[in-house]
Amino acid sequence: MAAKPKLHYPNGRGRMESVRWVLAAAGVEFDEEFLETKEQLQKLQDGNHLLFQQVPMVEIDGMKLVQTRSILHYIAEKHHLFGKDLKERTLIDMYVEGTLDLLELIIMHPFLKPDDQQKEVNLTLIVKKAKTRYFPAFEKILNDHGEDFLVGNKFSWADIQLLEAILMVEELDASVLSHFPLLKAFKARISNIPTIKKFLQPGSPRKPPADSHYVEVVRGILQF
Ligand code: IBG
Repeated sequence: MAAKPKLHYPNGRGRMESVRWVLAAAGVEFDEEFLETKEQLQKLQDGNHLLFQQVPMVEIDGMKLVQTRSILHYIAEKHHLFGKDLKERTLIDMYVEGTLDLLELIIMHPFLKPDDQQKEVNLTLIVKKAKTRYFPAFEKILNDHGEDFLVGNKFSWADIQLLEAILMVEELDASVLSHFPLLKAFKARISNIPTIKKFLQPGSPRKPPADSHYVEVVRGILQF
């Protein structure tokens, strides 16, 4: 039996959370080595385990993969979550890039300096962008083709990323889907897929929103 993938990252969401989501949705169990100190990161860097001296890094199938998107691509392709032809893969790619742009704003938010006047503004802006840019686009896609999944009438990586984004934005504004009935139904449907249902339950490897302790740990590791 192949070894479980091993994820190297701090014990929080950051850029690794989407990797956890896609592995979990594919029904793949994984191990995690949590980075807690700058010395641990330094050790990985000194040992030439990180191509660009950065995490996320995932040990999988005899490789040490870095670059979040490349890691996600590999897992999605391997587990048949990446469409049946070039057109489907390009749509999935586009939809994923859109959701990753939105997720990036949320991921960066806790790392703004506490005295940053922009902090509240940014939070409001994130929700506004979700409501006016990203969610209308996905609502329209679902409305136009009338299917259950975003691409090819089949569960894909795009569905996983969109659910991750919806749940993260809902943590900022619980009523954010009130004007998006199809996204509401989509959320219920995708959340009910057995592997995802399991990932959404307490005790799964899913990480909570960043708290002040996590922010402090990451600042200590990355020295910023
Ligand atoms: N393009 C790379 C990817 O997508 O994987 C970027 C990776 C990256 O920025 N890694 C950071 C790192 O290893 C950690 S994630 N830095 C060490 C270095 O020496 O460059 C940092 C991050 C967090 C939360 I945590 C939000 C945004 C970024």
